[in-house]
Amino acid sequence: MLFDKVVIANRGEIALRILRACKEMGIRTVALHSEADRDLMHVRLADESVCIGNAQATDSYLNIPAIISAAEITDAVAIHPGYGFLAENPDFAERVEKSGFVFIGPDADTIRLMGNKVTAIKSMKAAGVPCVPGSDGPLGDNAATNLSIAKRIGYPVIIKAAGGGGGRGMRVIHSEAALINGISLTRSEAKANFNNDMVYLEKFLETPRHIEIQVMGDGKGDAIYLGERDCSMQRRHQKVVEEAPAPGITPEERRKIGEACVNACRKMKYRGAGTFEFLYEQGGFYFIEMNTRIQVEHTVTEMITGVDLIKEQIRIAAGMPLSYKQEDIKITGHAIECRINAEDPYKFMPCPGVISLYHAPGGPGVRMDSHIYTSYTVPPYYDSMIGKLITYGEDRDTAMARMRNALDEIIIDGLTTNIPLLQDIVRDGNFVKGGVNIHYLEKMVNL
Ligand code: MV4
Repeated sequence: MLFDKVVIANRGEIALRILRACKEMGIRTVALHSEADRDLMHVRLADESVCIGNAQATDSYLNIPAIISAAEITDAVAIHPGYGFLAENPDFAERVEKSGFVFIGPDADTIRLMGNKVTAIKSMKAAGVPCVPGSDGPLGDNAATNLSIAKRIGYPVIIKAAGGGGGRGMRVIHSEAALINGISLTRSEAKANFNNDMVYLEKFLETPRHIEIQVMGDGKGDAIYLGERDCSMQRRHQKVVEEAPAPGITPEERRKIGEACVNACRKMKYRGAGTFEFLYEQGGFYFIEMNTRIQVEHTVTEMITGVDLIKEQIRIAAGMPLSYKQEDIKITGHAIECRINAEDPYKFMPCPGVISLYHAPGGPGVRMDSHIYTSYTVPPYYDSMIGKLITYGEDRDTAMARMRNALDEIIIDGLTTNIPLLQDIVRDGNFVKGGVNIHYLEKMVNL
């Protein structure tokens, strides 16, 4: 009924997380890895492994023909892309399916629709998801028209590239005088970076929180939401700490926004795990983007719902119905995730190297998702995240106390990590109070 063999087309902690889910489900695994990643934990634990290319990601984890060939020679049935790399590349999803394998994720057309932020917003608006007031479509080249759109919305406005997302290709405009030049600059950068010069305009929200809704769809019109996550503690568009539920969000607000997201999923027959990103300001949710992959911070949702999101992704890809009805999803307790990076805690420069000693934290409500071990070398070629420390408690204070303890217990020697910054954050008065906005951490580290 389920897959016989799954290819894990990723590395690090998420590759290990996918491997664990497959093993639990009795699915055989193929670990794909680069030359630099022979010693990864999941490569040791997988049933089979294939080296797909050089250390540089473009030669390996982004090398579509090498990945498809590896799936062919190992007789695999499905491919899990994890996050990052090819996870939201519609051409990859298409080539996986055309080669006769199952892509564990949405279909290529859905990835493409959400990858273009203009078409994503258009679909969401049509489905009744609240969006930021904006141009409701691409900006044309008529200066007078653009000036009048911005005037209607009111300054400040933000110009965004339709092909951007995750903080790439945006420009804030504070006055009419700067609009026309700002549009042409954003347009030419978009053309150069995304090979797509489509840009759009939104009201710029000055002090929002970043709150996102987790959904799962069966690809046939059934869908559920699994509550929200607060990801406001970020710097330079890199999330540092995430939590679920979001402090201060009422059950009524959660139900209303969750139902809007589910409605959109049902309408587009969304398949697999997805995340609706919102800005939350003055009690209102404003959709900005949808991510069509499993996210790093899926873990906090798992802790408060008891749902294994990776297993659910695999079941859905195999054509099975959702394991849960909406009324089965109960939010219990609170979870916090700290991303542990091999980087300078205040300058945020990557610090790869050898882990001379690793000691994992433990105790009730402590989860460590990491591929590291004593003597493991963190290579310089990839993202610096080396693990995620997640704590759970019956309430936020308990989860927070457990996170403080766990961060004090963990030992990662031999290289520089951001653990000192995380220790500061979980003792910060405003974070402990809850509800800080997206600019908080940058202000905090610049003190
Ligand atoms: C915005 C915004 C304010 N107003 N849109 C940045 C990443 C991308 N996902 C969208 N982003 C933003 N869009 C409007 N209309 C502020 C940001 C933003 C941001 C959003 C989420 C998390 C962190 C952020 C950091 C800076 C800016």
